[in-house]
Amino acid sequence: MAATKEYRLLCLENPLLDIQAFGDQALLDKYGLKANDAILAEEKHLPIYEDLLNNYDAKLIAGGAAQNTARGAQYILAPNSVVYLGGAGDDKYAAILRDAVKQVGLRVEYRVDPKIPTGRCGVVITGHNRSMVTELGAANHYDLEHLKRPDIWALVENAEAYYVGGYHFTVCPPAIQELAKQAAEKNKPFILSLSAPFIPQFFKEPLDASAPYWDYVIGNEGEAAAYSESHGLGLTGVKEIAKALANLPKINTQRKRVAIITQGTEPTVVAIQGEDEVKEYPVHELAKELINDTNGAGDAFAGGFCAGIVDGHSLEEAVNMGQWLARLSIQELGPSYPFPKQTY
Ligand code: 26A
Repeated sequence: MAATKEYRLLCLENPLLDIQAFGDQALLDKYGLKANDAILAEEKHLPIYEDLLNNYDAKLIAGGAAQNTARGAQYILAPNSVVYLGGAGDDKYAAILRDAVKQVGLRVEYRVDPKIPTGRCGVVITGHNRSMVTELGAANHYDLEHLKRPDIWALVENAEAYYVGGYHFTVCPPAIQELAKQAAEKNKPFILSLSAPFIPQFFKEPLDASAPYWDYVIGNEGEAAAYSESHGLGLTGVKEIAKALANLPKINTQRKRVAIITQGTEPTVVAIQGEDEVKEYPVHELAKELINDTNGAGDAFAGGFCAGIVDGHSLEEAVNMGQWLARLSIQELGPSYPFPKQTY
């Protein structure tokens, strides 16, 4: 497919700087964290950022789940293919994010808040688990006004596909709905990530309001289970939950909904609306010793997948592209991609 048009994929969520370190059980216990989780920081968590920097040799790495996905998609696609929206501050952390996105050629249009610091995410790696504690900061102040600014809205209208990270349900659901409606009206794909178990658990109402617009819904096994539980589906099997997601009511009937559930090293499950068979795609193998950390693996999968969809590849190929990029990302420190660039 000719990739002549610019900024075909538009992504929205929360730009964050990751403060990432290898930790231990004692550190998790100190802050009452689960080994594998993503939460919003409460008062008691706030000292963890300094703790990580001072005592655990933490690294500062560009993060924010959908920003990682956007970087990943741009990593694969032709130059100037992806634009990302979210709220950031006007500070050192924002400068690090801008440098990181420049490296892959991702365009970002932040709603810059001059008074509030850029959001940060403490990431504690223990083995193949990662525990994330987020203080959203300026990311929490993204608003409809920014999305509707004429120059930004022109990017929305120009885009051919939308990717929204579910973490944004904690910030500005009306902006998500605007993109969702735009997608349905113009028959463009709307791709949503469930992002974390706490989204279906505690942000059920805005999540459900967006559900009829999902053309693709991406999650992992933990998020699928949380969805099933919070929606009283009574389903525990990943395949059954994927099927239920695929068959939720849908507004744009010109596209069948696809639900994609990743499960770490286990096969990726894909259910298509109205189809009986749920498919499974094995992940790309990687020797254990080559894994650096799995932070951002799901985001990378979504990045490769979105690149495939935007470039008009088959569903199977798009899943394969997601698995290819996830395999590359887990060999890097944090949610990053290798340079010199590898080509799919
Ligand atoms: C609202 N929350 C909790 C979040 C996040 C988040 N990105 C957006 N909003 N909590 C963690 N992350 C990001 O997830 C990536 C790994 O998948 C981290 O910044 C990390 O880069």
